Amino acid sequence: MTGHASRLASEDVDRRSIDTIRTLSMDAVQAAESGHPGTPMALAPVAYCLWQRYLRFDPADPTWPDRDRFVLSNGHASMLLYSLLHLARVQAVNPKYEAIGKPSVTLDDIETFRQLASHCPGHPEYRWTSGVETTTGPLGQGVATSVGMAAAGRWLAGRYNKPDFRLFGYDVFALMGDGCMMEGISSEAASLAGHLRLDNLCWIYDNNHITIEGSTSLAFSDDVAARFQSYGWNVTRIGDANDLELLSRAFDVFKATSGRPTLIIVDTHIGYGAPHKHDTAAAHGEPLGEDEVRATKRFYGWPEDAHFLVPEGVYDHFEAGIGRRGARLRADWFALFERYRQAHPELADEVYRMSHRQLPDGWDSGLPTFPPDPKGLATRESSGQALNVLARNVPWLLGGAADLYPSTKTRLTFDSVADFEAGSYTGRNFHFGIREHAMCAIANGMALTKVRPFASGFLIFTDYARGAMRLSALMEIPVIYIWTHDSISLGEDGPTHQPIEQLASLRAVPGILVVRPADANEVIEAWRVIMPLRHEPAVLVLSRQALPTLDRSRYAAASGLARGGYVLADPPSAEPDVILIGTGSEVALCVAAHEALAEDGIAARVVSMPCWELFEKQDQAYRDEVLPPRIRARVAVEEGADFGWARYTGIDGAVLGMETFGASAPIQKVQAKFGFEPAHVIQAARDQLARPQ
Ligand SMILES: Cc1ncc(C[n+]2csc(CCOP(=O)(O)OP(=O)(O)O)c2C)c(N)n1
Ligand SMILES: [Mg+2]
Repeated sequence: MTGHASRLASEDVDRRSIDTIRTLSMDAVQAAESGHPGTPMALAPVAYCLWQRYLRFDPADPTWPDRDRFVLSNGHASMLLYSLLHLARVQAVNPKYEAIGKPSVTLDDIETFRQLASHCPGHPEYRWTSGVETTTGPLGQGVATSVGMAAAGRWLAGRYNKPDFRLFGYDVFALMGDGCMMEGISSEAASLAGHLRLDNLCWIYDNNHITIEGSTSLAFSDDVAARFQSYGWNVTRIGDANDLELLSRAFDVFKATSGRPTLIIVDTHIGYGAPHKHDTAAAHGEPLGEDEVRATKRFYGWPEDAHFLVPEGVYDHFEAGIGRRGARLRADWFALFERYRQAHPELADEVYRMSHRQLPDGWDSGLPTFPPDPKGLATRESSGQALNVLARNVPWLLGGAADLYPSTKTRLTFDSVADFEAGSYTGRNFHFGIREHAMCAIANGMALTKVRPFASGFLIFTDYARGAMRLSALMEIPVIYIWTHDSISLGEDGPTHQPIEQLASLRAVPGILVVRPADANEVIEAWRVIMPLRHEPAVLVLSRQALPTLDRSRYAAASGLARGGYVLADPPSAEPDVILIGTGSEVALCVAAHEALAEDGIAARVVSMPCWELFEKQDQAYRDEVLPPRIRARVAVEEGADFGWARYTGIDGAVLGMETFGASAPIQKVQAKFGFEPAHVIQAARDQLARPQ
């Protein structure tokens, strides 16, 4: 073949591959009678260029640690990703990250897009479809998560790369649309990424001027380039999304840029090639329609009646591009890792354990036990102590706060632990700035990279972070959330800072462990439960104020926390007549009431219930032992919304909770105003006993 002819042939196969992505996407949405065809059609060349020419990704092993990450932040364009996963023949892995000899996405999955059991759900779901690096769909989450992946990449390089061993050097690419660009979380995340100078991060902005309601001019007039330049990003622009050479040049610019993340603004046409829907919002979120599909295929020069067609040569072409390059890079990496294992056995062991979500031996050694102390200490204090012990033992436990570590006590203070800073990435103390939502998405990105992140702030501000926290649960990744100032008892800061409904709403999220320990020793036990988690995020809910350290020789051991709820105190001889259930700071209140009731001859049991989710996992026999069904006189006490407590008190039981917002006043006044005093608990117990059982 002459040079000219071979260039034409290669252009031909590029074009055929791109149009395969487009037509698979159109056909899948049409068959499902729902979905988003227009954006995959427009972005096909962009994603194709990146995957085929640049991405360091081995389809045969989609989890090798130093792979480049690709995030589809505009998750509604999921068919774009599924088409790529299919055409590149990405292999499926099981939860142990082992290849199971099946493709991640089959043609059958694509034909059953959005149907039950298809590996092509409506939006990309981590864990369900191998090769999907993070769940996306809630706009802005993907790009924010990508910042965590990039930060973790820099940290991994900082700790594990040694002379002659560049173990970590991956890049992170995220595709985003106008929606991601408008969401606040992307501004938070971009601002931090620019500050941290994460030059391994590249966002690609699908600048199509279209969202659901129509033109972006309805609601958006940012100068995006200026905005990102002000964040400290390198910004480049591509006027034609179909020009692979221009795209390549932009990726080369990204690769050559140091000290700044890169934003590539790509001007695109949603529904590219569809005669009536090109550049219209109608191409966004509904099937094109059979006629339009045919007309579009005609425009592409595609057989009009073919469905789900993968023309000859397309699989081979991907194999020869991303496939061969990825296989070589992966093989090189594992060879390097073998040599690294010889040269740096301890660090290699860390990398292995971390990437398999295992803990080092002795991870819990040195955790303190706290002696009884009526004055006690705040659970945020004891947690800070535990965190520092654990972080010494687990080198990849890292994180920080949204500008609140002096309050949340989450700073790592031992040895020479440094800050994670621009240009100095070995530190383990992160400063997320006042950006709760991005902080939690970044923590997700870190967890997806297999380091163990913690993120902290005030419990009230989970309202600012919930979108990302929900995704930790949906993705089943073990992010550790540390939320302090957990109730009205934070006092003078008043109702703007006093959480009410936050506990109940976090408990309502499937798959998050919400743990509100009663004293310092329960805090330690909480950490013992949390650290080995591999597939669940956990929320530690901690007090600002000192809580008495209970005398465990008198009351049951704090290790009962592992079962979620346990009998802390029982009447000396008699069977209990009434059960007092408390969490966190209200457990001591229940204990005080229990003692006072005992003096009056009333047999009360105290149940400490730090974690509903763990309690629900216990068998019925245990739960009945703790909350015997025959004892109907029950009082639950918690300085939060009473929502949900009837599950444990029954409809006739009493719930001493919050039905209003709190108030700004010193702690005792606030507690008195809302009835969180022994006398009120005692009266509630008496009322329970007085009612007909
Ligand atoms: C947080 C969030 N809010 C709203 C939506 C609903 N939604 C899905 S796509 C979309 C429009 C997105 O526009 P754009 O990102 O420009 O996508 P395009 O149509 O250009 O692909 C909206 C509002 C969502 N998925 N996530
Ligand atoms: Mg758009």
